[in-house]
Amino acid sequence: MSRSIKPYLASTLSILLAASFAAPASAQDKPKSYKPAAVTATKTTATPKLDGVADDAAWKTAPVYKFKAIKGVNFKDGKGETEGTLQLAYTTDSIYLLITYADPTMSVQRSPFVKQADGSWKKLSDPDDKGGDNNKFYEDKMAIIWNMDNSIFGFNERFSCGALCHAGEPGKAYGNKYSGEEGEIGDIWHMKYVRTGVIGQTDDQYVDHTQYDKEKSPEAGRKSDAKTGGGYNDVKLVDGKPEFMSKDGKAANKGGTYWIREEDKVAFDDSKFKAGDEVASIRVALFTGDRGDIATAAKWANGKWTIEMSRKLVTGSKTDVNFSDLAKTYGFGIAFFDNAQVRHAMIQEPLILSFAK
Ligand SMILES: [Ca+2]
Ligand SMILES: [Ca+2]
Ligand SMILES: [Ca+2]
Repeated sequence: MSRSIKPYLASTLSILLAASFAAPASAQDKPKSYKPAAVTATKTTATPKLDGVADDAAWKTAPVYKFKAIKGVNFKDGKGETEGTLQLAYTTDSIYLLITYADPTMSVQRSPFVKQADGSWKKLSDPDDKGGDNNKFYEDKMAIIWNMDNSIFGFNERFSCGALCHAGEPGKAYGNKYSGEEGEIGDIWHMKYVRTGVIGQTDDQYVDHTQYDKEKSPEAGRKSDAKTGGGYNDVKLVDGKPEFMSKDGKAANKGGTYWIREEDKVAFDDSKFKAGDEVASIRVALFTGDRGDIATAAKWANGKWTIEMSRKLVTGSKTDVNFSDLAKTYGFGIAFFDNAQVRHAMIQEPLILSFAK
């Protein structure tokens, strides 16, 4: 039951423009309308240090936007909600973001292999996961979608990322993501802590109008920028044992890590592990090329994530938002995942970035 939101939007545009608007109760999968919120990037010559610590001079002067994000899972008391702050700064060639938000848990136990009592190895999985919906043994993530060239209909004006969300469709636990028409493209900055955050990067992806197809496009509109190398890869079970381990030989639940840096991977030595030991099921390395444009430092402490990001204002890539005209505004939205594969909390209102002179 794939569906474009465009006809619906077009037919109701005049109503939307005339009055504040709430989606009819009968249309549960139609996005809801929210009032856009202005955020401002401050100009700085003091480049923030990307270390996950918000003590930089730029963050002392950049305006603070306080947000609430809702409708996810996990987070405090299992309510699927979080609150935080957003700040932006820019230099002559780069943009910087500081995002802080509450998360009671630093979640890194992403589907490890566990040694069983009989000596075999088994991947730890969420028993309630019916496909792409792990909410128990995952990682913390944060994702931004930029509405490239204001191409996504209704994004900036009232729907934010909701313009791309197709809840209730078959194939996905939490809905498919794609835009209404060819040419409507969003730039996704997807910070996956275990897979990209720990090595200082955000996964640079994008979303277009591709609808869900079980065979041809199981990810619907979600796609990744081109890469020239690097990235993350699953560790396979070979002859019933993980193919690699980290060279320190430590179990992840005994002082090791739930990821293996590519340069640290060595052949697996089963004799180092006892029943109950967990080892990483993912190898990680920095993306190079278009997919590796976003430098990141993410740090969790005392129930809060602090994430600093930077990217060139202009990359020239067709799958990146390019801040080439600082007199223009740029619409975006942000989502937060607490130990969840897809069920994210989100800021409801469209965020509209302008660059202070
Ligand atoms: Ca810093
Ligand atoms: Ca968490
Ligand atoms: Ca890119």
